[in-house]
Amino acid sequence: MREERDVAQALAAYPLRVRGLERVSSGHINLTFRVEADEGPFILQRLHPVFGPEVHVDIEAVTAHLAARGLTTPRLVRTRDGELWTPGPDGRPWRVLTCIPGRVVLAAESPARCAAAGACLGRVHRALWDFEHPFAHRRVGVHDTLRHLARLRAALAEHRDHRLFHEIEPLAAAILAAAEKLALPAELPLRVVHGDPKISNFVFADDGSARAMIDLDTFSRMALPLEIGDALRSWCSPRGEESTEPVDIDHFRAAIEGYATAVGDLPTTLEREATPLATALIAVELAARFCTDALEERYFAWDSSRFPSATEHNLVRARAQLVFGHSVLSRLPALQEIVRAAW
Ligand code: GN1
Ligand code: MG
Repeated sequence: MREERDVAQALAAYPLRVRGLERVSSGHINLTFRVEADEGPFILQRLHPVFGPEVHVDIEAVTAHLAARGLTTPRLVRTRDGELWTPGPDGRPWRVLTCIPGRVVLAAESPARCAAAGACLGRVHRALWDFEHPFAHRRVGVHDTLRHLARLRAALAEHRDHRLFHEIEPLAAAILAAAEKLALPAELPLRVVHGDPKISNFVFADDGSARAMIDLDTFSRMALPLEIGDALRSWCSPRGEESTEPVDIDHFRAAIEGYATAVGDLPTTLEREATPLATALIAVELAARFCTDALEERYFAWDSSRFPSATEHNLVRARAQLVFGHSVLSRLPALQEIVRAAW
């Protein structure tokens, strides 16, 4: 198989004695394997084209900074030639990272889980607050909500003949309507953030503490409430991002308390107070992204053992995110109060 050949070729670039290989399918974007080698466990990944190879310069700088501050983090493993990545036969980058031992979960099933993740996210933000590295890789417009909405409108116009258009169209209309109420203050400062703090991007130890954040391609400077909102939209769904459920208030409280304790007084009042609205914004924006992919069927990985096509899977995800976003909007005053109390 071509994929097997590519994996073997990528691994050959590294000074590792490989004993075993296992596909990891929890992420939606990069092709990922766990590698057992005499030297220890590692993660091998083929980078998705949404990222450029220069992202490895950023990963190296961020992880060196985190490690120097005493935080646990995956590190890039150098190739035999001392490079941070190696090109596959088609030119696409492959890279190897150290594997942090522990457990990855697909849903934050308890408030304690949220408190642990919150503490870890707060430590990462604190450690990077003074990080001055100019990022080599930029994903322009990651959380440019208007751009995501425009893409959804364009996909609607382009795929009118999609076999499930009659189901997708009303959902898209509801997403576009919900997005109208969602503008953050324009003057939020930019901070160094992870960029994708969903619960499956943390590794947990046996005692329940979160050891590290993983999935390091998205570090960037952006408005802090977008980052915390992205975390909360994931962590406050106890059955995971694909299940249709409202925001779990106990999860929200535990997450914010864990985060506030670890990050301390670095975030401004404006940043703290924008967090509940940003949680709704990110959920609706993600609903738009999933809904666009329900029409285009080309971006997010999907599970063929549970769904007949990418469309059905992305429809479930889009609906779940929209319901979640609505539930946050309907509870904004209570969530604001939790944020005020936590700091
Ligand atoms: C993707 O790569 P992964 O599965 O950790 C996506 C995020 C979404 C997330 C939703 C580069 O993250 O933006 O929030 O799915 N990553 C990219 O689960 O698009
Ligand atoms: Mg991931």
